[in-house]
Amino acid sequence: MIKVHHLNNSRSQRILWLLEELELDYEVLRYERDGTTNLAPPELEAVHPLGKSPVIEDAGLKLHESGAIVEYVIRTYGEGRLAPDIGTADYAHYVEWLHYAEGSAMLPLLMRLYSQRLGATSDMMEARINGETINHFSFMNNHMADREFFVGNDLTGADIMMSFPLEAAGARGGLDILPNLSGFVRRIQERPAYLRALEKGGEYAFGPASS
Ligand SMILES: N[C@@H](CCC(=O)N[C@@H](CS)C(=O)NCC(=O)O)C(=O)O
Repeated sequence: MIKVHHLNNSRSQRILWLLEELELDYEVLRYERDGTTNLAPPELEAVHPLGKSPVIEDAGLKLHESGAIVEYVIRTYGEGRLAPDIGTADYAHYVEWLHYAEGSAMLPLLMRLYSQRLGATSDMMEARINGETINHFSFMNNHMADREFFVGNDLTGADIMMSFPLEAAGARGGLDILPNLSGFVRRIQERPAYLRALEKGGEYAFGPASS
């Protein structure tokens, strides 16, 4: 059975959602962020040297990095679900969004988070963070005009990967003037599998307002 090392209020929530969408059996091992630093507890370092979540264990394999985990789970257990057919243009775009979530969309959010937390910033840095935020979020919002999912006409792993940067931005009011992105987040948060995953994962600060 797949084991998920899951940290509260974190990217690993989307792994639980993925496993629920595929209706797989899995075990959740929960870890709690430090109340002061918001960092992961040292126990996660015993799981993986980076001390971060998500990490999964399956069939003798230990895997970190959420995009790699999503790709592995869908390839191993998807049976054709949650990914376009390999070799199609949609498959290429699926891989593109799968990587974009962590490789690009998270960057302006993390730059903003660290500049606010550390309080050490400059006008030039602020201008860069604002510029990159507008650049990426207007790009994503335009992409989602008249579409329900990031790729094709069905939910894929790309949507699951994209959920975290969008939920993290939305929780800070960052989607208020981006109706295509806020609509996407609202729709995914209504899915039965998403709601089951919330119950399994516990505290998730970026979920629907009522959770
Ligand atoms: N790109 C990695 C990022 C992993 C990551 O930074 N996880 C955060 C949770 S959202 C974490 O464990 N933070 C706790 C810490 O850094 O102490 C992924 O997608 O898996």
